[in-house]
Amino acid sequence: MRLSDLSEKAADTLRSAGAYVSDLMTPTLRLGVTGLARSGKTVFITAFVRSLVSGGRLPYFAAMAEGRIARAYLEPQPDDTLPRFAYEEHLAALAADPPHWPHSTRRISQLRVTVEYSPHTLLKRTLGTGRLHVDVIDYPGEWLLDLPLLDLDYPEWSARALAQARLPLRADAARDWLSFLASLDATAPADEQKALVGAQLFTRYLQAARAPDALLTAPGPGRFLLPGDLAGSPLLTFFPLPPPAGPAAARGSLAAMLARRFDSYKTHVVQPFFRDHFARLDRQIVLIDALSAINSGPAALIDLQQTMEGVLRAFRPGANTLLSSLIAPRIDRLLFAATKADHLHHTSHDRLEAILRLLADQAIARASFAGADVKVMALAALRATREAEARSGRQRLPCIVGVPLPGEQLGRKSFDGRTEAAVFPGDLPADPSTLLNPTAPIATPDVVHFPRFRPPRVSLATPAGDAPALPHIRLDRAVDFLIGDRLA
Ligand SMILES: Nc1nc2c(ncn2[C@@H]2O[C@H](COP(=O)(O)OP(=O)(O)OP(=O)(O)O)[C@@H](O)[C@H]2O)c(=O)[nH]1
Ligand SMILES: [Mg+2]
Repeated sequence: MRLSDLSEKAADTLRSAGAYVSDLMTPTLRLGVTGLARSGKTVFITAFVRSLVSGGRLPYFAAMAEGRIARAYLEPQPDDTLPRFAYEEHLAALAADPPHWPHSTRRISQLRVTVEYSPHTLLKRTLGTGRLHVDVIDYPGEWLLDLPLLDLDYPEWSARALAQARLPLRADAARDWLSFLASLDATAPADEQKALVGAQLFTRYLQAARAPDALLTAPGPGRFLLPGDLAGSPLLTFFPLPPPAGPAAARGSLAAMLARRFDSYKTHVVQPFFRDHFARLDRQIVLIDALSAINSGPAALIDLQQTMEGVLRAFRPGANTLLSSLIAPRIDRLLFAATKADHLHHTSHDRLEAILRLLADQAIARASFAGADVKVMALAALRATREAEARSGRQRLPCIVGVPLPGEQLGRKSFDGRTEAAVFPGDLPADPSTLLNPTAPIATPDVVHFPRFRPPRVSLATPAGDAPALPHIRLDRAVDFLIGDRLA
């Protein structure tokens, strides 16, 4: 090798070291997208990324409206062990003819978007273009149900799980499993067959409990509903037990074995999931599908409220000090979003936000008290409807118009997936607390009602940069709140 080759090599190394250092110096914002199953995470992330990389008309996303975003692009994600978020696949689903929603998520994935922007201040501008990495994780919403387990031991979890199973709304689903428990002697010596049968019946109950409507909250543990790569693992061979009548479980008993497995599940499944993906978030958007729960009545809403409270207790919101931002950053901005707001006329959005405020009141109070910046918003990441007015006699009713998915029903009418329909979704109550009161006359399942609509068709033909913004409701405000200040 000649000297010039060597120096060329050294220059190369220096250049790539320079790129490496500049990459290390690029600040990263970890955005937590938190939501139960079907709450709208995948659609939100797809629309969020698209709004960054393709621009378009996003008047309330200041950095873009001011023309300061030079470009945004996808980069290899930082974590080699995680699959990449299938952004292109989800977009292709929306660009298909007819378009369809992305499938429900079955495994974890990650995406990094890098935004190059021109800073606001002259001083920063003279230092060059600003760069920001935004890292996002997508995961099956079912797994979120595991976060409350972090704080519970086996007897505490058992008591909660049994109380949930005994709720009238789960009576049918839980019958077989509860009668198995009634005949079980958990003080008897550990027996793998008994553990397997019990775990199978418990799993079947969990699945049946959510079967009538996958949009509703389900009791966990999350991997029992969606095992991912843990299917058939002994980590999933346990179930809750009623409190023992006598002294604590003896060594070698079935009860002791189940308690040990519960602890293993926490150690090997829940803790790594939390530590690797949620422990160091900078910003968080909490997606709540309040409308589906309202549709199903007060019991479902109360369940949603309690489940979300259990989940949100796991996070650390608050104002950052210089020290905390270096060692253990806190979530300093939290956005609570009522998703799928395009199912309502905009005149009802205030009321939807009031309902969300009530559903998440404890988490909002905790975060605000700790100094985090908190916002509540009714949002549609991808708007599937438009608004219209229908006349009924002399009355004008604010309606939404969209194409209901095939098989959807509205009264006696069912839809073929091609025909547009104008829907009057009903009025949300002015006082949201009536929705959580099972005895209030207004709290019936018909307060609002809406079918699921087809998504709008996304065009991929236009080159990035010229593409029109996808239709949405307040997505631009959400993006501005979540990352806007980091592009200043
Ligand atoms: N009209 C409308 N429907 C939406 C919107 N976002 C989500 N949906 C509906 O909600 C369903 C679930 O959305 P996803 O984004 O897949 O939900 P998810 O939280 O990723 O769900 P999991 O992957 O199961 O955890 C979609 O298939 C749509 O039917 C929206 O902005 N508008
Ligand atoms: Mg998903």
